[in-house]
Amino acid sequence: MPDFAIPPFQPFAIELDRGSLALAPTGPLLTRRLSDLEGLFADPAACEAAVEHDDEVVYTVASSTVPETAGELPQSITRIRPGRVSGEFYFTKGHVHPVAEGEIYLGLEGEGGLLLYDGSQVIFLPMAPDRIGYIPPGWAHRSVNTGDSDYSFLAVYPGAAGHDYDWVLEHGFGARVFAGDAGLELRSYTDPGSRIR
Ligand code: M6P
Ligand code: ZN
Repeated sequence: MPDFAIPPFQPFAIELDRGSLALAPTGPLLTRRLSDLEGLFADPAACEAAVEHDDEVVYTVASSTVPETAGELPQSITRIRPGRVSGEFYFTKGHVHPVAEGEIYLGLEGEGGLLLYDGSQVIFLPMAPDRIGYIPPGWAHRSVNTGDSDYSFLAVYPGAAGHDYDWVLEHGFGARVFAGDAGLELRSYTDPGSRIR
């Protein structure tokens, strides 16, 4: 038997309801509205107006009961609603792991993407049901709903990885994802008028 530093969590199974995408048993539920994302969209005035209007829910994160502690491997299901602020698709706040650890995402429903930024290079991975996106250690990651229905994915990450949101406020994400006339457009983070691809 391995010499566990802490008593091991009891093995158990989690049911994923493919219709509702609910986990059973279920842990904490986090809800983020437009007001939680103020200052992150390219058009802050449009975001502020939308907050005044109805402060829509942008995404929810439903976690399993596995704790975010060292050695554990927690999971969560993020559901991002469809929507845009001045053409910029709804997204998650985005974070980097203060403890350099990787993470995997499995697409469950809808159309989305994974924006990855290491401080200089920006990568956009299109995501769809049954696609696994791999986030290597050290890359900031943000999820974007690029469709017109909910985009949901399962995330699995090391419990001690943590969430650093300040890094993103300081360094940005390298790119933003917009709905263009001929489909999806990646634009410069700091100069959203200029298209990257
Ligand atoms: C995924 C995981 C979570 C994260 C969530 C929302 O489910 O990466 O750890 O909290 O997405 O992303 P954010 O924390 O950036 O709002
Ligand atoms: Zn993460």
